[in-house]
Amino acid sequence: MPGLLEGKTALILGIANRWSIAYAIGQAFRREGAELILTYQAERLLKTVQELGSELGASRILQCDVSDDAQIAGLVEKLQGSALHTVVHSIAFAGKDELSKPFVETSRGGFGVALDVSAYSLVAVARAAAPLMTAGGSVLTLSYLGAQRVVQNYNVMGVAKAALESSVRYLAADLGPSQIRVNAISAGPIKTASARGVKDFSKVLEGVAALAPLRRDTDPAEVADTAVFLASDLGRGVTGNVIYVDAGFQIMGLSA
Ligand code: 0WD
Repeated sequence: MPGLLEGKTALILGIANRWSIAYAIGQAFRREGAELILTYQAERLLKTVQELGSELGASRILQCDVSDDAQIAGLVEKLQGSALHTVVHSIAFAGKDELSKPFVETSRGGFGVALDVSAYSLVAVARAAAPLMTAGGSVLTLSYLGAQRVVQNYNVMGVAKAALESSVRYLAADLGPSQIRVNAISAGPIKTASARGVKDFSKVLEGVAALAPLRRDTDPAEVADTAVFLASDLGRGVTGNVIYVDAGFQIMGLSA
């Protein structure tokens, strides 16, 4: 049986190491037959991303720090001539000090950086990649429940994720006529390098597993399989949505 992404080319931004959600998405995309183009943020990640890229059979590995418009333009320049079908944006950043103090203490600079890297970058990347998506396609980003509810210690990143989810809707409206769909997956907490920046993260994992309807935490592979659905023709009618892949945690209210 042909893979669900056979004949499709995917650009994946946000692999930092083998625990990255973007790496799990790369594995699932590869399993389904996609050609993969990976990016890395900075020189310090190059060796790791090269190793992971060769495991995934990636066709190209290119640098792109999404806080730099020139690097986004340079990435697209290097991709001229290749048709893209899917873009995965799996990127977020907030200063550790901004996450560890009460939200009310958020600095102007820290607020700006978190929103720039974690939300505006989706707009910049989608705009730059759209002309390469000549047959339409799918743009996907990763969000978290902290966009919608107050999650302790998530702070400015919650506000950035709210902006990201809203950007998904506005981008879906703008790019829909070009048959480009834009969606987010709101993943349950997963132990990754980024998650370690959130204070008491292991307590969050325990709490979610105890309360979620499926009584367990989220496996990156199930986030990746939902990404396959959204990137494939099976997801052709879905745009502007935030799909929760969180063992059902977001439906729960108070527990007894
Ligand atoms: O519990 C979790 N881990 C969840 C993560 C639950 C729900 C959502 N998410 C989101 C994150 O907020 C993020 O948007 O998933 C996305 C991927 O996060 P991840 O896989 O948990 O974390 P990680 O492996 O650290 O990947 C994020 C990467 C960065 O890694 P490091 O550890 O080096 O900060 O985002 C990249 C970077 O590689 N990144 C950038 N890439 C390009 N330009 C930039 C940048 N300016 N800043 C960060």
